[in-house]
Amino acid sequence: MNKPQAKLITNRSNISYLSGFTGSSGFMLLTKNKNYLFTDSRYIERAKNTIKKGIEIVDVTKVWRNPKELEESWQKILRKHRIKVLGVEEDNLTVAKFKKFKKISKPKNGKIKFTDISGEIESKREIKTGIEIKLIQKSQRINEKAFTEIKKIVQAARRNSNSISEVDLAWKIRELSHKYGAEDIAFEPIVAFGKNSAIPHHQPGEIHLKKDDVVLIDMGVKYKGYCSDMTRTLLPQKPSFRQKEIYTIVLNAQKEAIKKIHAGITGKKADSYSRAIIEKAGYGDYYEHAGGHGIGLDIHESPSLSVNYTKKLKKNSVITVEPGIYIPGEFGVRIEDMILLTAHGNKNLTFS
Ligand SMILES: [Mn+2]
Repeated sequence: MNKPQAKLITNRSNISYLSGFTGSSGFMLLTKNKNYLFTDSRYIERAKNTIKKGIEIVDVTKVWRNPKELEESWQKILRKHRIKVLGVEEDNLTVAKFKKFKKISKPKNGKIKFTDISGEIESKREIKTGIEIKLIQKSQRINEKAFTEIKKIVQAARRNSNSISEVDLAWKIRELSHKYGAEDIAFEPIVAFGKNSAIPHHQPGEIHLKKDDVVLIDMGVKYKGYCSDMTRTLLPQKPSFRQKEIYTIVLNAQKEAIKKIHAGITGKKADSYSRAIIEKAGYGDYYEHAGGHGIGLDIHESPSLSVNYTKKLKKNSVITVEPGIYIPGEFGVRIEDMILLTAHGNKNLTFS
């Protein structure tokens, strides 16, 4: 395969990572000695204020009046950098947009070849800089502040049966995240009462909390673009034997996994530690999701902790560790922390 002389970046998180630009419309072209950001008048000011040094902004505002505008500026740059092979993010670029790029990439002197560069920037994003780690930590501090209050609300609601619904609590999470300085939530909070907690990604509904319900809360916020992610399962004040038993297995599995995970092992291996404990306890069939994932600008990003992920985990990656057991019709338990991988171990970024 021909090596690309340039890369077309269309994935928004990758654009934000490479340039600092967070607008919702635009794309980047990376060449050997110069990087470009194409955007229009809605975002030009933002681009000028936020973009990293050295990136050239190409204003394509007039393209709606003059459809040839983009073609002209695009071809000029292709010629200037003698681009014959262009890398594209096949896992992100829509077929419709690809057709457009194909069309405008046909200069008079020959065609351009395309090659897939999916995952290349994502792979770089796995290794966090010191600044990124600080932002993720701050994101998680906000998340925990909100969670501390959520926990109190749950405790009060248990004393006062039927006083709060899953949807009410999910909205509280949004409010508190905003109150403590998050720019947004990182994903729709998962709030599950009672038997709903047996659905790993339950969508909050109108069901109200009862005194003896298990409460599963999976929440995360965004701070300066960076996500946090944490799951806690709150047992009733007087848990049943079974609730306590399952909770203890999951907590033990999660703690043992965190003791062993470090850079250099595969995602498959990292996933296996907690899975082995849950299987040995006889609940392997009740734990069917991946054991964790990378986190950063996206809530789910590379790497993955799962049986199919045979690539090695990297130093300075931030990942989640989140085993669970879900007994249909009864209840479920998941416990999730975020950890930073270091050379010989890891540092837990979750304090709550
Ligand atoms: Mn997660």
